[in-house]
Amino acid sequence: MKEYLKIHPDVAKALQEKRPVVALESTIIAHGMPYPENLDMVNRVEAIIQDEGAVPATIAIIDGFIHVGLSKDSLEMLAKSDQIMKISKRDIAYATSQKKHGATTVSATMLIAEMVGIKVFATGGIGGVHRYAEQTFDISRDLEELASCDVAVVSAGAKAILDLPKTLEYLETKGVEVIGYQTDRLPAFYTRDSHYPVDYRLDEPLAIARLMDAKWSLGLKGGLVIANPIPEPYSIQSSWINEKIESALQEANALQIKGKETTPFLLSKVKELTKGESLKSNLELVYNNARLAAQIASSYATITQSKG
Ligand code: PSU
Ligand code: MN
Repeated sequence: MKEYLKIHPDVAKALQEKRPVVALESTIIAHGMPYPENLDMVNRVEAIIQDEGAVPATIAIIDGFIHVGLSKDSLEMLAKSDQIMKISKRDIAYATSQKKHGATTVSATMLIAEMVGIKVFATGGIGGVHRYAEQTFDISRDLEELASCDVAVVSAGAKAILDLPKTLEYLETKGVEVIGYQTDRLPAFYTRDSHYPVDYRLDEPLAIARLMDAKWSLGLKGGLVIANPIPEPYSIQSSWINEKIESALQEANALQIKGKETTPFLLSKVKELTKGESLKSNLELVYNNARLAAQIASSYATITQSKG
């Protein structure tokens, strides 16, 4: 495995010393946001995590190597280039063996985090069951990796480009807890409330870390969804954003956008239709998630250190 992996020395040291580390995905950089906002975003996210006393580990494939913790040059390349593969599980072996550059989705990032022992991961929104999945079969690989990797994923829920009730059903089938942070209901990415209940509400990072410790100490394999609502000032009015999402979905359908292109297409279309409002909110919710993830990682590190 080592021949394909390059762990940044700061990350390796923190893992060895059982200090808090937060994994970050790179699809959000290469395919989720435009340049230069994407580069500002990742720099700020890494700074937030450091300010909270944790070590950021952004994950991507560079020249066929799986990097855990990226240099400034690599981050810039991912942010600027349009030659970056979108990497889910089925793409990892191809990209590494063919020496490609690739940005990892939630699913691939979880897999790699688990390989190196990172337990907490911050992102914007998870993938899920797409709307009309009964016709397209389009269900994100993210849900399978949530089912099997021991990693807690902090997100602002799943956005309404997806079918939220079906996504929740799928997570239930797979035994993945959906934990609302200071909320009883699943946030819907750009908006604080989807009206669908979460499984459990926990109000403190330490309580979430205790649940993670209980789950994995009991050998209950798999991840958790930590759903963290977007801060109120940046929340977008739901009827307005849902109208834009509906138009984006119709356009995707008319253009026959399929497979891995769907999510990036919808994100950029929604940004265009909202004249950039959605991107502003997207940035703020990612910062909010990074902060909570670092706090959870710190609490979890305290628990594992106390166990020796
Ligand atoms: N949701 C966002 N922004 C993103 C993604 C999801 O708000 O950039 C990305 C994540 O990397 C997620 C991926 O893992 O899209 C899901 O893609 P798909 O639906 O093709 O599985
Ligand atoms: Mn898909």
